[in-house]
Amino acid sequence: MRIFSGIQPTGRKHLGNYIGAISQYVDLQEQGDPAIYCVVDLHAITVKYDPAELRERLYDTTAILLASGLDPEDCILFRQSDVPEHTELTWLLAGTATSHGDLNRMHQFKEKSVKQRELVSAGLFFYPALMAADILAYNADLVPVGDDQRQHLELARQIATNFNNRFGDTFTVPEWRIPEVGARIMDLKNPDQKMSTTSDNPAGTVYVLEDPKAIEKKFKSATTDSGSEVRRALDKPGISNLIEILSVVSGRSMEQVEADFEGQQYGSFKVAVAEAVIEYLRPVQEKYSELRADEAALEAALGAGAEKASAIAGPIVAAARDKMGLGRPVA
Ligand code: AQP
Repeated sequence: MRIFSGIQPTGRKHLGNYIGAISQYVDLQEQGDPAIYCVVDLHAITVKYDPAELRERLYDTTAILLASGLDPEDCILFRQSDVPEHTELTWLLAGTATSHGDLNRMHQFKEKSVKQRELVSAGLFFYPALMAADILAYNADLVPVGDDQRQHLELARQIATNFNNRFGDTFTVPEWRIPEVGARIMDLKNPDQKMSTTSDNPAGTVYVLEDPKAIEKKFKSATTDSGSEVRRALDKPGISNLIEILSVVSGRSMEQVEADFEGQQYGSFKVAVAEAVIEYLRPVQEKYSELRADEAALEAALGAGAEKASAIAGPIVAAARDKMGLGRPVA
């Protein structure tokens, strides 16, 4: 089973990214044939960014992935812009298998485009086509992602199907893997919205590398409701989110968490969630600094990963090009 997923080089990454995506990457790396993980810097340029900062954040993200347990011996870890097949295949798919109407329906584009103060780039609109190319260039069977990527994955499946119908069987139609618990970690301050890098209120987002005292403060001030029972309910999004977080980080079921905190106040429950999250993130935080300090080693790991990734993507994209009647015919 070939596994592929991508993560943006937004530096510190948050608890939602960690639970929804990174922990899945680590769990799956030995099952992949191979597991391929890509730091998607080409996606990051679709909103305003600073070039020097982008490189720094890419190293931060790579070091977080390695500190979380990704092992370049067990998986392929690389930088998207090192493998030109991603950009080439985006155009091949955009030109022949991607409908403008489908791109127009994407929630993420609608949400992100209204937040842009200057240019709303065509690249932001094309983001899902690039994501489809990322996945299809490796003929991935399985894509581990958080719930917010469901719509983009559906479109990637549609694009693969459209291409195959028009040019003959070329791409694997990928399945997604969205965790049952922790697929959509919500913002601590505004639990009706997902925890996000670009949230308006920094108090709602917990970062993987955040100082334990700051993590504790954020959980203590998390928005809850006027009730007092630690149990899930539609009208209790804040408490439901905290129950889900504690379930994942402590390895207990959500029912067990509710039973363990029956009769307890919200205040003591929030402190317990904070402590469990701090312990959950501690091993990553301890390993991160040493890995981040050695940029040459990070570059070497990414370079070796890119060579392995190119070796897989090259023939797949060449076959697509050939079926489309482009370039010199493949013998
Ligand atoms: N809140 C979340 N809960 C669970 N999973 C999540 N993911 C993102 N947010 C949550 C999953 O993390 C992976 C990487 O996402 P990304 O590369 O888009 O990372 P990002 O840009 O740093 O994260 P955000 O917060 O998603 O970005 P913005 O603020 O731009 O909206 C994906 O698998 C995603 O599903």
